[in-house]
This record gives sequence, C-alpha cells and structure tokens, in this order.
Amino acid sequence: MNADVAAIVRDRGSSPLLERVSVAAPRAGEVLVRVLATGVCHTDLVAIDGGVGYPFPAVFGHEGSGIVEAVGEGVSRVRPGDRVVLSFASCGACTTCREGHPAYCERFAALNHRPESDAIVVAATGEPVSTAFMRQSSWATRVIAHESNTVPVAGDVPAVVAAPLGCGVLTGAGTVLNVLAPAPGSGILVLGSGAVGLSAVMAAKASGCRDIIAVDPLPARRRLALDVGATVAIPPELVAETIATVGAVRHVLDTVGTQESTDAAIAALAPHGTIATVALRPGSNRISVPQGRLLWGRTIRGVIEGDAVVERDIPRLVDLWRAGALPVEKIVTVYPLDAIGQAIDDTRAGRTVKAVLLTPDGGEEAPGAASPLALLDQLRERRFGDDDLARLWRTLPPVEPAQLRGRWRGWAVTRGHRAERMLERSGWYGKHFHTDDDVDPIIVRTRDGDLVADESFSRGGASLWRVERDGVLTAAMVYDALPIIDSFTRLSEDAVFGVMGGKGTADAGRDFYFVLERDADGDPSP
Ligand code: CXF
Ligand code: ZN
Repeated sequence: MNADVAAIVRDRGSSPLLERVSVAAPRAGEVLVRVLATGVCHTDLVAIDGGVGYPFPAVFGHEGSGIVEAVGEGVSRVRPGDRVVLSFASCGACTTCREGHPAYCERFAALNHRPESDAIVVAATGEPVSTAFMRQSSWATRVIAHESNTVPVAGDVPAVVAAPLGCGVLTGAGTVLNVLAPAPGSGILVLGSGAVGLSAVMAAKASGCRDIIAVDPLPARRRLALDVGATVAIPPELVAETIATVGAVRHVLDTVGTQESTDAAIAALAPHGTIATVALRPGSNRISVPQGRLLWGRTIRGVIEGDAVVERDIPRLVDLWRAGALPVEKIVTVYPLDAIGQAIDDTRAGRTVKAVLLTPDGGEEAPGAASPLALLDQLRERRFGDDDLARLWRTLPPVEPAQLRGRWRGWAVTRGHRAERMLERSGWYGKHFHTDDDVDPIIVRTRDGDLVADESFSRGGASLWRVERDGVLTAAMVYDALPIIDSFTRLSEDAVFGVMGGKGTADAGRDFYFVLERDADGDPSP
C-alpha cells in the first residue's frame, strides 16, 4: 500500500502542502476511510484563514468520499469495503437530534470543530497535526471519521460526484427540499450561484418551481445556472427589476449573507414567504431587517447543512443524481490532490465552482484523472467517445492565458473530424503564443523541416483572452479573421486540452478536441 499523505496547512492563510503522515487505527465509534475524492468548500477557506479557530498545523476538508477500510468497536452502519460519503457529525441523543434535526445538534461544534491531535501525525517526526475537522479532515489519503457522519452509498456513484454531496450540495439542495419545500409552480430566488446556489437551483427544478431566478455577478456562473435549471439568471443589480416583472417569490435562498443580499431577499419576498440564509461569514455578521415587512407572515431563518439527516438525505441526493435531476458533475472541476494549491486559488478567484480533489486511489477509479500522464496516453490512444471528451474538457481546471506562452506541439483527439483532415493536409505542427496579442494559431513544418506560421488557413494571427465556455472561464485563442475560438483546459503543466468553437466548426454536430503539448525547444517567452 502507498504511504499516506495529508494536505497540511502549516500557518494561518497559507497554502496546504502534501506531507507523509501516519494514520491511527479507528477507536470505538470511528471509521477508517480510504479517501478517493474530497471537495473544497467555502468553509475550508474560512478555516484556512483562521475563522474556525483550528490550531495550525491543520488538515481541513469536509466533503470526503471513499471506501471503508476498518471500523472501531460498536460501529454498525458501515462495514469494511463499503463506499461512503463523509458529512457532518451529530450526537443523536440531544433534543434537536431526537426531533430529527441533527444539523442543529447541541454538540455540533464539539463534534465537528474540535481539533484532535492524535488521529494523524507527521510520519517522519511524529509531530501532531489538528484533524477531525467536520469529524473527517478529508484532504488526505486515509482519514478517521465517525459513524454518525459516514453514509454508505451505492458503488456506481463516481467518487467526484459523491464527495460534494457531503456538504455543498447537501446545503443547497437540502435547504430547498427540507426547509423551503416549494410547491410545484412556485417561485424561488437564489442569491449566489456557487456550488450551494447551483445545487439549490437543481433541487428547485426537481421540485417543479416555475420561476427559478439565479443571481450572480459572474457571467460564467449565470450561464451554468441556466444550464442546471434556472429560468432567469441575472447580476445582483437586476434583482429588483426582475422581481417587478415576474412578481414576488415565496422562497429565497441567500448564499451570500450580506446586508445587501438580505435587503434584496426581503424586498423580493411575498407575504408568508421564507428566506433561508445559509452563508458562513466571519464574526457575528449582524444584519437588520424591516420589521414591518416581516409582519406579513414573512420568515427569515438560518439553515445549516440543509437541515439534513445525512443517512436519509444523502441517499436521496444520490437517487436524484441517478435520475438526472442533480447534475453535480456540471459544477465539478477535478484536480489531483497534489494540485490542491491550484484548486484553492481557482476557488478563491471564482474560476472554479466546486473543486474536487482526487487522491491517487481515486484516480485509479476514474482512470487518468489523477495522473496527467495516464490521461494523455488515453487521449493519444483515442479511447474516449464524444460525450466523454466534452465531460472531460469541462471537468479539467481552467488555464490562465499567461500559462500558454511559448510553442506547443498539437495533435487531434476527435476521430474523423473535418478539422483533423484540414490540419493534416496543411502539415500542422502546433501553435506559438508569443504574447497575448501575438499568436501564430497554426504553425506548420515545411519540406525543409522549418516551422513557419501558415496563414493560408488562419488568414492572419490570433489573440488570447479569458472566455467562458460550458461554465469554465479559461484561456481561449480567438482568430483575428475567423469566427473561431479555441478554448483550453489544463491537462498538466505542459499539456492543455483544446476544443474548437464558433461558427461552422462542428462536423455533423461533433466538436473538435485536440491536445497541445509544450514544445521543449520552443521560445518560452516573447
Ligand atoms: C458550515 C456552515 C456553518 C457551520 C458549519 C458548517 N457548512 C458548510 O460548510
Ligand atoms: Zn462545507
């Protein structure tokens, strides 16, 4: 078995680094889980920034999915070999737990936010590390969870889909299904189209809402919101105008939690309607509401983790996913665990909605995904169908235009596409990005073996931009004289996955995918 590693945050605000660790055996009530995939949630970022009071060094991560390796005394919910999702822990014995609302467990903080220091230690030195974040600290290859936050799921759910069911998706979809419970035909306003908001949109659609108004300042997120079921997607400044057109709504889910979003929510809310506020913000985050508007039967209430009962609701989310009603894969971007720093940067910058980290074991389950080299080989062998290529492109991380500087060797992935034949005929070698404004979109090898820019096909040069495609805001090459855009996601430091878009680029409805590999001899900078 491979040695265990964990992504350890050494100091407040710093990027996690993978370190070799030793993991303890499970004690009574505990479960040892081999992690396949684990998400990045906004709460992890708050914790990295010191907002949860975890002493450093610490391991965060609270959307784990994996396989049970061993159970401690008295554990009956799961057995070794079970596929599981890790969520939040609860005591099961306090009044709110017994009333069926474990997300408000009297011991929530004690069980989920009390650091332990003996579950994992740094392998080389025995140095203790704070773990048990949300009773899992799942940014690691193996972790100790508790029976109460470990939920068995069927083996057909990909680990990258299962992981975010543990928190982000549970919070958004759970709040709609368990708390707002919109009647078919009703209206809902969802403020913020991150992972929580988009999951809420999916659940609202599944509940038969008629008007689903998604709000986000980022155009890429609004596009995604429309893709997963929003009927309208608008920037925050258009909320009042939109509500004036469609009418006040009975349901609001506020994932933002500012005074501004609260004002927008209460202004949009119909009498007897409910606002669910779910954002975690630093400090007590005081907000005020106009009492006169509340009077008319309006409710504003906080919701943690979708008010879920994890063993009831996570299987329910799996059923919705299987029925196509919770397309979690549309919001997921997959990173290998060792790219966690990049995943966090992309999440903070809003380039990625739900980053999911794949451990090496997770990569074996989803071949290639955790190992760029294996993935490149599979692309070279053309093992993927058209749908797989589209899914793969969308779930890879975005590329910054600056990362493309230099010369790249290109090769076609989509079989039998018109573009492949054209490129072959032209003797295509690759592309050369001198600067963002100076790009040779097609370089070819001449008979003498020289590499030259060929403008017979491209009719000029091209430039680099950040453009959104399929919900991914990423580097794209726009031809100067053709209505064609090549968009790129990241296979590795030295390889990107391209797709050709724009007028007339599809061949019988099929998009053209290709790979660019960095050319070691190419001029690396302008
Ligand atoms: C959080 C919300 C605030 C309390 C702890 C759990 N949810 C998700 O990350
Ligand atoms: Zn979370």
